[in-house]
Amino acid sequence: MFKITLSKLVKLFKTTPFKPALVVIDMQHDFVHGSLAVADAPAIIEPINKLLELPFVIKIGSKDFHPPDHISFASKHNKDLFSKITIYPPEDVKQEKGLEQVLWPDHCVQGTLGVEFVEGLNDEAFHAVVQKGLHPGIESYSAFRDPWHIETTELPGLLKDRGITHVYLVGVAGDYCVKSTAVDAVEFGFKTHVIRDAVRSVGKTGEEWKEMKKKKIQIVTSAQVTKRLSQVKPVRRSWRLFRFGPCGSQMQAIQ
Ligand code: VGL
Ligand code: ZN
Repeated sequence: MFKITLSKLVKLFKTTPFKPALVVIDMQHDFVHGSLAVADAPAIIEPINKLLELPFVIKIGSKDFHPPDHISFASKHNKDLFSKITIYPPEDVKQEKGLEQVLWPDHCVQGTLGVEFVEGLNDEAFHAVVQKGLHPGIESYSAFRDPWHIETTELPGLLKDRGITHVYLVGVAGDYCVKSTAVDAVEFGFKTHVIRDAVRSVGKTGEEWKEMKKKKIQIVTSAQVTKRLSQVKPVRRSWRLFRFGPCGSQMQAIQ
């Protein structure tokens, strides 16, 4: 006779849903081999490719996607590389919302090699690509939105539409775009993890890891994530109403 105990029943309903997404941050030519190459970034291409083989519900790549005169470029201001200025959002005529901005070498300019995903990265595994930093006057380290929250990218919608619960982040730079994206992922309500061995940073202090831990971001390893993903029970096909299409931007009904 089919029997289910009360404790089993409670457990069944209590299991927290696990719908993980992998977001690969800015693994582009300029950040790996080009004008703003992050030290040792080539070393994370293979670990990221391995993670892209795992059964995440959605795999997304972000791209820094700047116009040639972007506000974050030192060349635009005739200032020294890596010096700092204060920038304001375009509508802030009273200059009340200033933020400190590092001035970078020109990088990830639309239409150049630098903006492309780095050679060797299995970018065909991405279901969607999210671009950021398109507005000439607005910097956007986070793949979710700009720092003044004027606009969001498609990322929050892509994750919410698929019922994502857990976000896993890898890529560059740990102390800029990965950190800002992780902070926003928490604010958007996702259980947020950064996979430490698949991230490289511009700075050498390691301060970003302490900051992220303080903000409820879990720092994990590829090995831990691989183990967790291998325990995910595949959803029974007959129970699944939808699956992702080949380019992921649209859902397709299963026949
Ligand atoms: C980034 C500096 C400038 C990043 C983007 O991807 O971390 N860093 N733009
Ligand atoms: Zn940039």
